[in-house]
Amino acid sequence: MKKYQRNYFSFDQEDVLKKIGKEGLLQALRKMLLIRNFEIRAEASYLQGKIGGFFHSYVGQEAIQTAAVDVMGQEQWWVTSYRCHALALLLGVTPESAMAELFGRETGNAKGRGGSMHLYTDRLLGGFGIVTGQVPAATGAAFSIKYQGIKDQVAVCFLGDGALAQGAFHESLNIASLWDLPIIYVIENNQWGMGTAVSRAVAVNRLAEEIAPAYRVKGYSLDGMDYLSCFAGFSHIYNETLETKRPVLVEAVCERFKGHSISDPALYRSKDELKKEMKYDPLLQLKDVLEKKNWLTEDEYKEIDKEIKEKVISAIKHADDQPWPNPATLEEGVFAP
Ligand SMILES: Cc1ncc(C[n+]2csc(CCOP(=O)(O)OP(=O)(O)O)c2C)c(N)n1
Repeated sequence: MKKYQRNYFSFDQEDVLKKIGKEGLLQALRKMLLIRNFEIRAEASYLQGKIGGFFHSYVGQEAIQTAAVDVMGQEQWWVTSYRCHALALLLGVTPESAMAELFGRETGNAKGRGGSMHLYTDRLLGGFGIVTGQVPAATGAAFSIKYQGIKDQVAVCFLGDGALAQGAFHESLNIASLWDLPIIYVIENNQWGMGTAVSRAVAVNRLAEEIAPAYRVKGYSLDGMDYLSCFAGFSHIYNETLETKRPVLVEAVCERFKGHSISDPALYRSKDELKKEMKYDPLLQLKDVLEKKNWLTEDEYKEIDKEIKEKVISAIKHADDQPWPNPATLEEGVFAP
C-alpha cells in the first residue's frame, strides 16, 4: 500500500488505454524517458562544474506534466515554478536549447540569462524562482483568456505543496472563483517544501479536496506517480473547465526522488523510506503497463532508453560547444521594473 493514499480520481484502465492507444502510450514513455535522462545527465554536468546557479530535478514527478500536456496540448497558457526543465521539454524546447540555457550559453532558451529556473516558450510563461510567484501570473493569463472571449483555452498552473501556504495562492484562488476564470491549479505534492514535510507546513491533509470547497471550486486528487491516473484525471478536469469556465484545484500526489535542489543531501528522509516510494517509479509503472499489454518488450525498452540517452549526451556536447553571451549585451532582453 502506498504511503500517501487518497481517494484518487477513479477511472477504468482499459477505457483509458483504448483512448490513448499503443502509439500514444509509447510516445508518453519516450517523453518521460527524455525528462529522466535529461535530468540525470544535466545533474552530472552540474557536478562537473559546467552548470552554475540553482538546479531542481523533476525526477520522480515525470508522469504529471507529461500527462497534462498530452491531454491538453501545447496551446494553453502554462506556468510553473523553478522546477521547470520537464515542462519546457514537453512544450517543445529542444534538449539542445534547454541544456545550452543550463550551461548559461548565448544560444540557450533564454540566451543564457535565466539558467535552470527560467525556461520559456511562447506558451510557457516561466520558470518562476519566487515560491507562489507563478500563481498570480497564471491567474492573470486565465483572465486574459476570459477577457478576449477565447473558448477553447485554459491556463494551467503547477505549484508545490510548499507554495500552498502563501497568501498569493489563496488570493489567486479567491479571485479566480469570484471572476469565473478558466484555470487549472495543479499542486504537485512531492511531500516536501525544501526539507519541511508537508504535514508540518500545511494544516490540511487532502490538499485539493479540503481547500477547494472553501473557494467554491472543484477539487481532485490524482496519483501523480501513475501516468494513467493523471491522464484520466486531466481529461475529465480539462473538459469540465472548458465547459464551466471555472477554476479547478488538483492535487497530484508524488514523491521527488532527489533532494529539493542539487545542494540538498535530503538527510530529512531515510534511505528505506525513499526506496519504498521508488517502487512506484512512474517510469517503471508505465513500462509495466506497456509490457502487460504486449506493447513493449524489455529489449525494445532498452533500445528506446539508449536512443534517448544518446540524444541527451549529444545535447550536452552541443551545449558545451556554444558561445558565452557577450557581456556587452548583458542588459538586453532583461526586464527590471
Ligand atoms: C517567496 C519565497 N520564499 C522562500 C523561497 C525559498 N524556497 C525556494 S523553494 C522552497 C520550497 C518550495 O517547496 P514546494 O512549493 O513544495 O515546491 P517543490 O520545490 O517541492 O517543487 C523555498 C522555501 C523562495 N524561493 N521564495
